[in-house]
Amino acid sequence: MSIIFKKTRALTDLKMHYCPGCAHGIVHRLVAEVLEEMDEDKNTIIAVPVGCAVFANKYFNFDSIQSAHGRAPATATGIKRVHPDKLVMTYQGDGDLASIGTAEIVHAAARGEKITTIFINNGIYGMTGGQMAPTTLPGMKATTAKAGRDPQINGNPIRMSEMLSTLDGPAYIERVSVSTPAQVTKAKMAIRKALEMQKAGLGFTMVEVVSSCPTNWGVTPVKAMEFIREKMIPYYPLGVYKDVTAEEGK
Ligand SMILES: Cc1ncc(C[n+]2csc(CCOP(=O)(O)OP(=O)(O)O)c2C)c(N)n1
Ligand code: SF4
Repeated sequence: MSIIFKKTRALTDLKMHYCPGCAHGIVHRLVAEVLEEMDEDKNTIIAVPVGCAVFANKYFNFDSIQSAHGRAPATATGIKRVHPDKLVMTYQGDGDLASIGTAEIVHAAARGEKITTIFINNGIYGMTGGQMAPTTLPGMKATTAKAGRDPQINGNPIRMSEMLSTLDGPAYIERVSVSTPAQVTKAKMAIRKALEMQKAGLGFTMVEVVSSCPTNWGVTPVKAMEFIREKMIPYYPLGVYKDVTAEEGK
């Protein structure tokens, strides 16, 4: 029998610890497949976060470095400046990137650091048990917003892709999702584009992935994917927010 699909070499054989229906595993596979297809997996260093993806360094079969919560863009900045020929990435949740690490991501993007950030927006703090994140939707329940997020009390969610795309440093920012097979395909294309643009030295690149946390959302994996489509994406529209190559072509 001929083999039509096999696991990418850029992932290890370890069984992932993620909950059923969690998008982290899907995104890990996409990152790994893209790096293998570019033949860059042995030339990549990824700064992994604190959060549910804290063990990503065990799953990615290439070089990685653990960063303190929110500080992956600073870590990646140092690595890229010392190793400009490497592909350097960060992988960050929304608590990590949009809360404790707001300063690091804003300034890395503003400086136009030639790194690629994969931003997992699942609307909640997953690892620590479901506290409200900067991305938690209005009305969405969290352990720290039992009646649902009230913007009058808790403030409004932050749309990071839109905010960062106002800066001059980013070369490419796209928001994708993985709640349907078509979205998964588009997400992979976006990750590939971001890494190609890093390779071309064009500036900061980020792919935001609207993701799931069925465990802390308190829903089944199937309902979590529906929630992404029905609630998350209307608030966080998918699309390209910045692409300097498209702007050049105008
Ligand atoms: C400096 C610091 N502050 C707080 C924490 C506690 N902490 C660990 S993970 C986490 C939130 C994780 O949420 P997110 O970044 O959205 O990732 P997810 O688990 O949802 O993938 C927090 C607050 C920590 N480890 N270090
Ligand atoms: S708690 Fe949420 S983000 Fe963490 S592994 Fe489970 S589903 Fe994924």
